[in-house]
Amino acid sequence: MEKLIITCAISGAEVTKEDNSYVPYTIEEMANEAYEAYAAGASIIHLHVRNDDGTPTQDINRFEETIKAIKERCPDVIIQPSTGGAVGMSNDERLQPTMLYPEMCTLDCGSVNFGGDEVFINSENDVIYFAEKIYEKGILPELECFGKMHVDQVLRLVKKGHIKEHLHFSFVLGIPGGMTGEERDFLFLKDSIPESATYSVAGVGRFEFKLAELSIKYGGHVRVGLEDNIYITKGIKAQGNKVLVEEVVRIASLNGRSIASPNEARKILGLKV
Ligand code: KMH
Ligand code: ZN
Repeated sequence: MEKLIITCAISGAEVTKEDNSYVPYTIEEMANEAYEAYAAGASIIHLHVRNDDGTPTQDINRFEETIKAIKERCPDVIIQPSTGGAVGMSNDERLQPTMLYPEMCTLDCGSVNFGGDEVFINSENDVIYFAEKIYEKGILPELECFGKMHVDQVLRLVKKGHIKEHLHFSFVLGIPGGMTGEERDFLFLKDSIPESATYSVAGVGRFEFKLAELSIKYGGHVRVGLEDNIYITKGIKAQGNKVLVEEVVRIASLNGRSIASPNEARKILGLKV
């Protein structure tokens, strides 16, 4: 089987230090969490940035400084800025990190409820607009799908020429209001994408390691991190992103999958090495 690409979503936009004190806010904290995740086996850092007080921002300067600080600690790691940002941000606000020409970034492929009154809006025309801005800069989008309808949206937009090969999906399962993360949900999604595509699975909360193991067994890739899950096991908070990545490495080893370095991940994803 292909080597395993581990993505670490170190911070997100929604979790706070009150949820888990290891959630990074400052540039130094971001660089430290990214480095520890990388040293533990992550080849991609999925990156949201924050102001020092923890409020989420898509400010291009904050992204630039954070990426610089991460690259000083782990020069070869793949940085994947979020273009999702936080609920309520405008499209152009969200797209700011693409102006830094990262190798990858996320492309959210449809709208989804985020629990309570929160709705993460990505209309069809929004997705087309984001895709245009991403592809014109030669960036590889990670196609974030919160359910089967988002996968179908991608396949329609591939037919229309808005989304292009290489298709790398990220199934984010277990958001309240999105698709759950049971085994059948995972199997349905992975069987719905073209053979030539690759995929990674991000299980939110209690689904994190269960889905990681399934993806490892079926030849997919894995995303973990405090953005998705703050616990290492039921009721026990993770002491940083590092331990979440270490747990995936342990599951991979039990299942005979070795871990991709950043350059091996680049080859798998069709990125320039
Ligand atoms: N924070 C969510 C509103 C992404 O990074 O592209 C969006 C999100 C998806 O996390
Ligand atoms: Zn994110």
